Amino acid sequence: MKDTQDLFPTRLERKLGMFERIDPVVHSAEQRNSGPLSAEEVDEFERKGFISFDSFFDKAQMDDFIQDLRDYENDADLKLSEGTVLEPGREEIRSIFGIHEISERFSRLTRDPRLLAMVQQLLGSDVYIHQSRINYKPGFKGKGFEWHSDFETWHSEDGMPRMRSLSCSIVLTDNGEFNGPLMLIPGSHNYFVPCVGRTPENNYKESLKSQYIGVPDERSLRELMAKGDIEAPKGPAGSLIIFECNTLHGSNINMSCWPRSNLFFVYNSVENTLHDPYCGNKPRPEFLANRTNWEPLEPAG
Ligand code: 6CS
Ligand code: FE
Repeated sequence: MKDTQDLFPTRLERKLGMFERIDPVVHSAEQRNSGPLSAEEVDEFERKGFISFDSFFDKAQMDDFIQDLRDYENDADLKLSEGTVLEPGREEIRSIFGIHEISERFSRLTRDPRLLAMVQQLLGSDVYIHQSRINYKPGFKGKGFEWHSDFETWHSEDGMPRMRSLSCSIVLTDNGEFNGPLMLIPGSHNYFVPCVGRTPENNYKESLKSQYIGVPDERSLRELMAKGDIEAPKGPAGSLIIFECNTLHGSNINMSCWPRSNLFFVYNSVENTLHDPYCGNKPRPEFLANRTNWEPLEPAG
């Protein structure tokens, strides 16, 4: 019988203080040193809650993906689909969810042998895709993302029981200082910050455009920023940021003319499959939370 006890109460009617993490960051002693990540890289991920690699993929390898993004922008049906989120009050695409199910090219990339081996090394098990998305963040029009923990949402709204998941953000267009790079708070993954505010039904219809529910309080943010500062990994197309499911992150609006389009693959351990949403609402759509295909991913040939 699955243990469905809620160890991470959040979306409450009153403020509950943050508390220390109860799950390991790196999930297996045996696999910790058996994978492409060096001991120093594993230690850095464990300490900071993320690790980044400049030019993990060749810039040229990203060209086909960029062309896909351009094609999607001109695909009226795709823009109308529920998995496509537009910028608030605009016609520009903000995100496309479930991209690995739309495109074989993106699906293969989720099974890149080096990427998959690193993820398995950190999560200490076979893995499957919980969620995939492209965040377009177009020049001039791309809005930001409030500070948040993905796990806080995935636990509350998708029923993800424990912190045994991570995101691989693949940089499709150069992430520079001025086009709204991903910002992370080093060490924040070691604390769970319960959030105040009941989750409305169909919250995702709002939260994916602009998040109000599941945003940590400023006092907790201030404390964690004072401890760990803020880092914004930058790099050319093809760069990679791997961040733990509970690492606080966000990003600013894009005031530059250059898009900041990143791909996000969320890997979950096959030992951490979804329960009923802990917030008590009905489950979110499949394009946000995979509840039907938990088969372990095999490396692409
Ligand atoms: O609700 C979600 O699953 C999405 N929300 C945010 C702000 N980050 C993770 C994910 O894309
Ligand atoms: Fe997020």
